[in-house]
Amino acid sequence: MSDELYPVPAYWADRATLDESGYAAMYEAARADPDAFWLEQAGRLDWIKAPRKAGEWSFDEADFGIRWFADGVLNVAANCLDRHLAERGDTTAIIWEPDEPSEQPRHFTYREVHGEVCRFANVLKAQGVAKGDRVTIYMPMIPEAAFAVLACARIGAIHSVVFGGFSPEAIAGRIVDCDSRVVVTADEGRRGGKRIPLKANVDAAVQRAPSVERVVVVRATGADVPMGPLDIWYHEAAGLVAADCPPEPMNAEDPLFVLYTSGSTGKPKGVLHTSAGYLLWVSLTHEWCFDYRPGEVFWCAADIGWVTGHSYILYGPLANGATTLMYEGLPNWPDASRIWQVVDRHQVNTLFTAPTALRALMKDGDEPVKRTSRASLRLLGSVGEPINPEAWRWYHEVAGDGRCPIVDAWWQTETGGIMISPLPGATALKPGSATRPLPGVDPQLVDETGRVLEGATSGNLVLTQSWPGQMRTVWGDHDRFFQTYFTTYPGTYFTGDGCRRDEDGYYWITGRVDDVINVSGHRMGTAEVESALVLHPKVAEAAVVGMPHDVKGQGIYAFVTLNAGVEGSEELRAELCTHVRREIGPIATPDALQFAPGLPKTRSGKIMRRILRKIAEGDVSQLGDTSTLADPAVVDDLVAHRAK
Ligand code: 6R9
Repeated sequence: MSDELYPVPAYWADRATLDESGYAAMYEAARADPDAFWLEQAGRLDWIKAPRKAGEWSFDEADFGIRWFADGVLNVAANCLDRHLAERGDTTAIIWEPDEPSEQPRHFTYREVHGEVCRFANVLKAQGVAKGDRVTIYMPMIPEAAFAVLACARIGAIHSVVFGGFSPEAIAGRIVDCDSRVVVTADEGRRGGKRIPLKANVDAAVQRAPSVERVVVVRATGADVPMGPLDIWYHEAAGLVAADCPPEPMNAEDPLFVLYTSGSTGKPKGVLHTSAGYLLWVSLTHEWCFDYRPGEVFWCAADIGWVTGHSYILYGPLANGATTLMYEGLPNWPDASRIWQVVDRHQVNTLFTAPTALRALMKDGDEPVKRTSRASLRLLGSVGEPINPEAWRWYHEVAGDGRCPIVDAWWQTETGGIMISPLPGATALKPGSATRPLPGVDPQLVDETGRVLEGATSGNLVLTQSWPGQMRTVWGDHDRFFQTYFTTYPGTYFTGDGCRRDEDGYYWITGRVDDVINVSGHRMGTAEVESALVLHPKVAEAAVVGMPHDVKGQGIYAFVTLNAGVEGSEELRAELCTHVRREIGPIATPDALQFAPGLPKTRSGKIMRRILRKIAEGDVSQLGDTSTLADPAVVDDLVAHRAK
């Protein structure tokens, strides 16, 4: 790992809101008197009834619970839209860049977004959607996706956005889990010149999700899609409703959204975020980490199907009155220059993307970057997975011409917003390090037994203090919430990440230490892929581990034991990969699949994943202690037939 230091550039030292001493003072203020600190910060939101209480929480089993600003009342959509109208009604809120570069982008002012959201909210209301109801949103990256999300927030419905790359099976599971009555989708999506049959996928999902009473279909591509008895066209319904829709007063702790994410056990968890604390956290972190100024263009190149899109395409920037760019397509389509052409076309000042995208772009060399200007860029961000120093330097030198600091932001779906990150005007950077905790964040490193490790060391990353943006529960399973995050190291929130802290107190996230793998910055539970594989009639057993992948960060390596009498073949390998795609979605497709006559197990029948990981990594010289295996011979066979 690299320890070279990149000091704060002069331009940033001059202009930044928070410099080194500002950061230190704020960190100390949050530590010394959290109640006073958070109540003061909460003043940046527009409250219907201002809170008098800040955090009320305990991570201990006996009095476990997390609440923030619990006596406050507000509406999240009104905070993102209505309160900006007087001063910034005619400022662009959303710039939309289409997949197809020859098409015109679209601009929506705050007033226009407000109008669109009110109308969308009234369409949902006309379908009987009320405060507390769940609405599943399965949409391409088009402006209506943003309108639908904010419309839910406006009427107090709980949105559950499902990434447009998920399969009908995965959508159905998510609809059923939170019991959505209404689904919002589009005829088709577009990405990298390809069409995605969203409506057809919803049709298939709804067959397995009896709670659904209505599917609202936005016309995006104009494809001819069959409309059934549950379906209505959005544009037709929108013509029938009023333009005005007052925001619903919401308690600070009323749910805002559910977002499903993979964990170390089979079924994805519905991570629940509530209204005020989440909004405050994304608004504050958007300001601290990106130092946004009026007139600038902020581009978070994520999909709204992931938490990064929720927090830094929509809620954070809009709460701060920013101009946020929403891009329908892929960074490298039609060619490797596209992402930089979009930067130039819209004079983007801050770009926030994932290391996997950078590694894919790096493969095409510097020329596609260098033929664009990028002079508008002043800050670059990285999120989703550890950034290798090589990609960091390329981002800094080639994309940013050595001029732009890199904000390597560590956080999780569960944390709502950024937790450990440089501040551009305060933090000297080290390539590959997320640097230091934000105010209110108290990280600790612990060993396997939970002993707290001091100084420069490595361990498992836990957080000892609650923060306003913390998830509140797993939808429908509060006990699972407690069990998953608060029992491994009692009294603390366990992140699932391993981490190193250096002599300067900088944090270096080393990756997941649980059975979650990070594929192209997206979380995938190994158990999820295993469950999909064993659904196939020819599969007896499966074990899935991560393997190094030069673009995706980690790839998926599956060991599959077939039923007795079934022979492994290339056709069956392809069939199993297609099967996983169908069950979960393209992101879960195994990168390598090895037929395994047996899996290495302990005498008590536990699969020894440590050994499988080594084989997947190709590091078979050091398999460690195999003496506890029930049948050591299976390992030799696996090593001999490693998948390429
Ligand atoms: C925001 C998001 C969370 C997991 C997290 C960690 C990894 C995210 C990172 C990072 C190193 C960073 N991760 N940001 N690792 N450096 N800057 O990605 O949420 O999809 O829930 O994933 O991603 O392993 O635990 P989510």
